[in-house]
Amino acid sequence: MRLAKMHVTPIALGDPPLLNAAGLHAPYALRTVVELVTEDGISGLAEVPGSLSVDALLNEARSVVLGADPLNWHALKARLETYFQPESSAARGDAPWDQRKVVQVFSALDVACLDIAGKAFGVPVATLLGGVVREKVPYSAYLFYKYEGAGGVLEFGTDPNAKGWDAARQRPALDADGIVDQARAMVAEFGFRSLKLKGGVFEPEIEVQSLRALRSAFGPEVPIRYDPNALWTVETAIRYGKELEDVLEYFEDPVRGQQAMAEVRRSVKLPFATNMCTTSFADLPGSVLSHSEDIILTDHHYWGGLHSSMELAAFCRSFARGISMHSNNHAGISMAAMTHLGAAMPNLSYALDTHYPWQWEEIIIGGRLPIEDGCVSLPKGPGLGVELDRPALARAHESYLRCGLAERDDQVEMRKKVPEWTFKATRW
Ligand code: GKR
Ligand code: MG
Repeated sequence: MRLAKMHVTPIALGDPPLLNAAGLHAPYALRTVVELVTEDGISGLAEVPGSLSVDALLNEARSVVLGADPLNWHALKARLETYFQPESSAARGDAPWDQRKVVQVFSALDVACLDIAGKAFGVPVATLLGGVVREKVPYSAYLFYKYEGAGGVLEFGTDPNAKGWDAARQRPALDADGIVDQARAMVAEFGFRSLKLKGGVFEPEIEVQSLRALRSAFGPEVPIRYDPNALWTVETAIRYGKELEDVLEYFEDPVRGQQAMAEVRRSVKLPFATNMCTTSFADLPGSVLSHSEDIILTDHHYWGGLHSSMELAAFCRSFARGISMHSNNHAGISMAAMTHLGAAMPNLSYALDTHYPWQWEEIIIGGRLPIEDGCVSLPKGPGLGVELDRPALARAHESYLRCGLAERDDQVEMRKKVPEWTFKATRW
């Protein structure tokens, strides 16, 4: 079997004005859809975070990809490793999301090849990753402080006819009451059984109040995780971490770097999770030596694909670390890939993160993948089990061309609201 075509399509999906440590989400979240097609017409899909520079690398990779055997990922990966310079783990950068690019190229090609292999053998991708351990994969409600507005064509306006979660997705949430209201609407719609609050937006006292309000509203049976995206000093993290010992399921990236994480971890009786200090295979020896975290949040887009995420899961098992999953905004192809991974990881220890409820547009046939009782069921059918809705893809590509965004830059968006706002790697 040989790969004959590779299509790279940047798209933009409406995204509300969500706040985080790096600023504010733009009215559109960018994604790039990759489609590989074999000589005999089998198509394989993948989706990665959208960025003009990643698209350029994907287009560059075409010369290595065409003619390769999609059933031999090791061989294609070796060719890609020879072609691209390795990226240092420091290239991840300080932003909440990973800045590395080559890992995303590897991820897109790995996922699309697995989709093809699944279709060729008539089995789900999860089977190719070792077998289906669970048919229903649990996700967590991902709560954000936000300004009023829906994003997309409505920008910062709202749709007065919206009901239920659609209406809540547009409402502002700038304090504890707003966050509890958002959590109630998200849980009512999707049945999530655990909550995550994205922090690093307001002073620690204010965010701790929101966490306490969530605990009072939902009770101790609903686990809560919290992520200030490494904006805190060690002293702040120890002080507030101790206050949160009876509130959190886990504390995600309160501080920056493995040494600082390890220091806080020694003083606070909570499990610690990361998608910021241990984010590549080169970081694993440091993780073992310093014991910087208890849980590693894989993300197949940044760990180089689904095979690599399974390798990480094996590491986590060997070194008694928990494993769960990080998320950025994404559409249904990534949701399917994340769900296959979640279905195949034997040692999955926590519900996965997903931004999926924040989007409403979709590019796969049948529309949005349902989240019921907080879980996504493994899509039916071989491969990823999803197919491209080509007219919807064309519309999302038109939105991309129209919106004029080329790279995610939350500081630029934030300055439209608060002109003097500046990102700080450590703020409190
Ligand atoms: O989309 O605002 C966001 C998140 O802050 C995201 O960029 C992070 O990468 O969800 C992420 C995280 O867990 O750090
Ligand atoms: Mg995080």
